[in-house]
Amino acid sequence: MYNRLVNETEFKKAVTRLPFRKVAFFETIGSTNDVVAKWARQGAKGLALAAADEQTRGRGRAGRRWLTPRGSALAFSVLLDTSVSPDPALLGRASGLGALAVCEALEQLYSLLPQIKWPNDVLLNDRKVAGVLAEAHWAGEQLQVLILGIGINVAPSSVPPIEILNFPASSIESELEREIEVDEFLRAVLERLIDWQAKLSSTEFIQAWERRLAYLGKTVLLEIGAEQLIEAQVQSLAPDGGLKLRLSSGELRVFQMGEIQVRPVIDSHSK
Ligand code: BT5
Repeated sequence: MYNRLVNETEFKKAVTRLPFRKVAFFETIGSTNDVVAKWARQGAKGLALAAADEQTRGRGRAGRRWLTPRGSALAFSVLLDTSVSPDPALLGRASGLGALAVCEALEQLYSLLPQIKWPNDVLLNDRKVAGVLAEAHWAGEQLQVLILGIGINVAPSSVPPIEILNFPASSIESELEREIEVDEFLRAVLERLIDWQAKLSSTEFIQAWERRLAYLGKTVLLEIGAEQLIEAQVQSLAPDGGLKLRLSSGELRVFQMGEIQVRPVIDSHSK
């Protein structure tokens, strides 16, 4: 036996009366995104939710791995309702939806000051505590299925060994220096996510995301492709969820999710 962070009873409590058409909880699973993708192939419509205590094949963006060791983290995937917004920018916007929901739950319940490293990593004190994987299935030009997978490090034991990290990581409980009620936190995240999904096309949504954008107005390093590193200044969030940057040539450019990785410039004087 081991201590699960969330068990089926707590999970059910967390989702009571939330508007999901289908929910499932797994003690252990490959990836919750795969569960929801399978439901979608079988005809399920959003909103639907799959959560797990442990993932054995959790994934990040661009084929990277995401670790969800048992008894320490939250891992869940939401099948969004693609009928709510005919906006072609839905995909770019949806990528920020998960991160914004996690931030607001952290603010609301624990008065923390999280930030979003564009497009969708949640940082506490400059360390990553949550990651979001947005996956879309298309039929021609038509967006059919949109899945948001969210992984949140809750207990200190969820943080992977430093050798496998591409960015400094932490957990909510390490930053808060106390334990949290996981079912209450999960519910708060889901409530915020459901609220914002209905307002995904609004200017208010972009403003709420931009307010939490890490490095706003600051110079960052951009990784373009495998190795090109350039400096640029973060200007704002574009209406389609892209990141607007001023390059050192003075040119203003909007980058879309997947085109760049944003890295802070390490100030050698502050060390
Ligand atoms: C992400 O990718 O941050 C998206 C993570 C999404 C995970 C959720 S869990 C539920 C659902 N089911 C899935 O299979 N996935 C979703 P990315 O920005 O590419 O970051 C991946 C990188 O983060 C890895 O290459 C590692 O360096 C690092 N990493 C892996 N596990 C981590 C963890 N638990 N905490 C912090 N960093 C981690």
